[in-house]
Amino acid sequence: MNRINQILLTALTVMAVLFGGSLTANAATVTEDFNSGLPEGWSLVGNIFNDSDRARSGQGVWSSGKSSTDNYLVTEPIEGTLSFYWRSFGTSGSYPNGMVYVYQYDGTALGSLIQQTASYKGSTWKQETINLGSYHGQVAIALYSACVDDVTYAPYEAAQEATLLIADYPSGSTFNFGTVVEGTTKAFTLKNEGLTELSVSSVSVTGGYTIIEGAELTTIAAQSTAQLTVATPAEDAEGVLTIVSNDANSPYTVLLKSVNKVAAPQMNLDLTAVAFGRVTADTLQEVTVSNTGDAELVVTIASDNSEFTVAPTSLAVAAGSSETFTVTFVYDEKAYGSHTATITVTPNVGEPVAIRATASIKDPEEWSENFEANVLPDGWYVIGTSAKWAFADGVASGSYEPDGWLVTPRLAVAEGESMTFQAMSRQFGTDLKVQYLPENGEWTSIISEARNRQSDFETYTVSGLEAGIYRFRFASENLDLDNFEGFKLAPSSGTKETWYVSYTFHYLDDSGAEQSNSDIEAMEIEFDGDDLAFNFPNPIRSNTWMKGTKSTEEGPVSYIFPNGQYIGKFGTEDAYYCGSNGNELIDMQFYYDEEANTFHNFQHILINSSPTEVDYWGYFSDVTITKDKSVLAGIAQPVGKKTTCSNICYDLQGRRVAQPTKGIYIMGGRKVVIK
Ligand SMILES: [Ca+2]
Ligand SMILES: [Ca+2]
Repeated sequence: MNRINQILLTALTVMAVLFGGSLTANAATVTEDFNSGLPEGWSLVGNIFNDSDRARSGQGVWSSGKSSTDNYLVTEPIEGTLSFYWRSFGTSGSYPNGMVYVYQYDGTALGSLIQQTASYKGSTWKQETINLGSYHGQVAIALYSACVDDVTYAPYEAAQEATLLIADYPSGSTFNFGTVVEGTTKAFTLKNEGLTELSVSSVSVTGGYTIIEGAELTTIAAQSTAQLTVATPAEDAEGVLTIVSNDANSPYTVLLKSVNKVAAPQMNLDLTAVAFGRVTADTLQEVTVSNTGDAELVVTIASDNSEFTVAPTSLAVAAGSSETFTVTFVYDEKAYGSHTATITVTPNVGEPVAIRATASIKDPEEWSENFEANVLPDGWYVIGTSAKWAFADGVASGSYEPDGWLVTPRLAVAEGESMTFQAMSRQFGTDLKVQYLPENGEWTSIISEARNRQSDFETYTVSGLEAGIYRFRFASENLDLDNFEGFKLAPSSGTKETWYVSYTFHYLDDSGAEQSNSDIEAMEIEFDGDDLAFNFPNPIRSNTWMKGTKSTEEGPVSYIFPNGQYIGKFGTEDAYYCGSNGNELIDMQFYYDEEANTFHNFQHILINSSPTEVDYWGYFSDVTITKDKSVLAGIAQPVGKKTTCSNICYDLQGRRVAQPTKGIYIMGGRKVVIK
């Protein structure tokens, strides 16, 4: 259809309107082929270009290779049905699929999306047909890596006479407010779609509704809008909004319906418990009170314990909004132990809500360990020949073969007391094992559970133990431990005495040759039940205690000093006491000769750079520790002559031997060499 026919048709349509015919629905259509560029009344936004190569028909087609919806063609006002042909902008693999979107357009910006095409890539032109429904006006055809040609539509021509329309609510339709509180409003946009002024003679509403905006409306200019706002009454209602005007179809009516709801506040709290945990200063926590109701909420807030204060003590919260109050725990370092309070929040409507607040202040004598020194802490030890515990980054990290235990100091547990610690598994499919050892008792499992890899520490609580003295030990494959808190360090019941040690120390000189020297020194020794500790001399650091426990094995009395006891730094490296049989690291074993009140170690004690592998700076051999210095001369060296085991005889592993062959044995608490 050419432009002249179109104008003729429009004229006929206008005449039809003037003579009381219908509006321009189903008016004749036009098809724009873009062969002469952009049609009159159309415009372009963004990066859209006329493209001859891709044209479906004739010379012109509109294309956009941009992957966005910022590029669009804007039509003249249209109505009824819109159809067009389209294809993707590019057809090779590197191009995205094309799509076309059609939006309402209000003259300046995109409005609602009316329809979008499928996503498609190819050179075949596809036809898209869109029913615009009640919408009339300009539309935007947005190209997403697409081309469009041969657009067919019906131009929309405004009626000459004043015509009232409320978008979405044609005359005779119903607006239902639903269940709402009194005074709920609805704004209607009245538009005069005609080309002459609309003259309004009355705006009214029945059913108890009130017009709070637009009641005084007298005119709406051609093609302009006005606002009309209606509010609900205090009861269930039905009413009719009526606008009388010079529109030929006046009056314009909209039926209103609403069910009244009594306004009430609704209190919600974001917390029902405030757990301050362990505090070391005044500590506060904010609590949010929100009002999801539709009337003002007024709350009062009260604490039943003056150690926990609240501020403010009352709050007014508007409907739909929220306010906060704070709960503060007032720190008093002398008030150690647990503290609790009930914070009661009482609304003006509805039930009070109780918030449980808890805090605790550390008992100054409470035991804690956070590994911040990055060494095996005092009083702790590691047992198990394959134990691998490292201390770095403020945590204790274990990796083990099944018997690698990290053991706490002796802890005093009072009835009802608990201890917490944090653990984090670094590996899937491992077991966390925790055991406790009551004094004069046996190791007993308290936690043994399968674990998967964790991204954060988990807090465990040890509680429910009978009062007493305990050690605890921990093992797992690839486990981090930290932040032990609770119980108290058991007072040492040990007694310290000064004894004497004789030894031979072996080391390499500057030329790499092994040198040794023998010596006798005074040495502190501590007995504490089955525990035994030596303040063993070493060339690196004084006052380094080596700790062990009485062996429960049958045979001669011996004490096992776990391998890998930390000494301190030697240069930049860590140094450990390790036992060795010459090839591998083993626990250090001291045999006790009751008669002579003397301890013997028949292996080697290494000053080693690793708790797990032989790598030493030097080692001790022939270590004898005795109370009576005078006996040292006689036993410091092996008895270098053929001897038979006339009495009970043991090998160096403590096994009883009936018929010893060549080698070194223990007899009567002394080392003998049998040649
Ligand atoms: Ca064309
Ligand atoms: Ca730590």
